[in-house]
Amino acid sequence: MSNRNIRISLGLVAAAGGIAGAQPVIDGTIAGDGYGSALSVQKVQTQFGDNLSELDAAYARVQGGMLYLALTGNIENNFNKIDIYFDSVAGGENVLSGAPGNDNSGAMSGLTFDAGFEADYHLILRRGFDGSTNRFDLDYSVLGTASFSSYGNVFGGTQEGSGSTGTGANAFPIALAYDNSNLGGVSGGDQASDQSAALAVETGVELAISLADLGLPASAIKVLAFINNQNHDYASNQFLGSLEPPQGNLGGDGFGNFTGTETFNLNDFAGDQWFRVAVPAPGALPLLALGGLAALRRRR
Ligand SMILES: [Ca+2]
Ligand SMILES: [Ca+2]
Ligand SMILES: [Ca+2]
Repeated sequence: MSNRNIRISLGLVAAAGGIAGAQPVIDGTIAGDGYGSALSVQKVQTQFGDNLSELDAAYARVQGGMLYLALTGNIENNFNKIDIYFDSVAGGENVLSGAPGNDNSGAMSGLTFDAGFEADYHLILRRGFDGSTNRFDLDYSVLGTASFSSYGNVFGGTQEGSGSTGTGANAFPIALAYDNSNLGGVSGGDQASDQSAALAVETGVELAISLADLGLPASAIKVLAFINNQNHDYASNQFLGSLEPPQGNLGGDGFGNFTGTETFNLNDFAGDQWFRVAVPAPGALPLLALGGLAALRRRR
């Protein structure tokens, strides 16, 4: 293949990627969004409630200055939490300081991530009926600072649907959706999951957050998501990147013992409890596409 033909091929590939790469629709399903392969798949049955609290798989894409993230599965309507940590810039917390401590997240002070994972930003998702309103809430925080914003009732009086936060600690609104319809995925227990069943789930939580609110990551974002209890002091066994089976709930101390705080150390558990989302170089695809067009023009 000549250099010119290589350039044309690259350009066509890039152009095709641009046409096929419309941004995901934040609606609580990965169907039709072109996320591609799962970045992490659940390896362990859920010990926190089958079809109530389970994380089946993670999908993500960075496009147009946004991180699109989908976690398929379910979150129970009792204000259990999905804790999502982002290691997106240099530095950060390998051991949680407990700050800012919004939504009682200070109970996780002392939680230790895998070596090399230094978290910078934290999202908390939860839903339930508070006695008067059905709601789905989202918290955003900058770890190790006093900076956070809590957004209650993002969907406007429902526990499923879609909506968007305001701005505050985050400079741009965070789009959020949840679809609770999953009845498949992993089953209940603490043994090895059916990974093909986990991969078959298309619904769950989906969100879009500006890269500016993740510190403008340059090349990659490491993400950890796990399901926690109402007080952030008794973790489930549903982590992405996954724990290894057999594995029960981590509880407060990592071994299922309630301690009132979460002090487990993910280095004590095999594998990486995080997954990697690539961040394309800014303008890389448009430049390739332009190069391809120029090559085509020369050819004519
Ligand atoms: Ca979607
Ligand atoms: Ca970091
Ligand atoms: Ca580990």
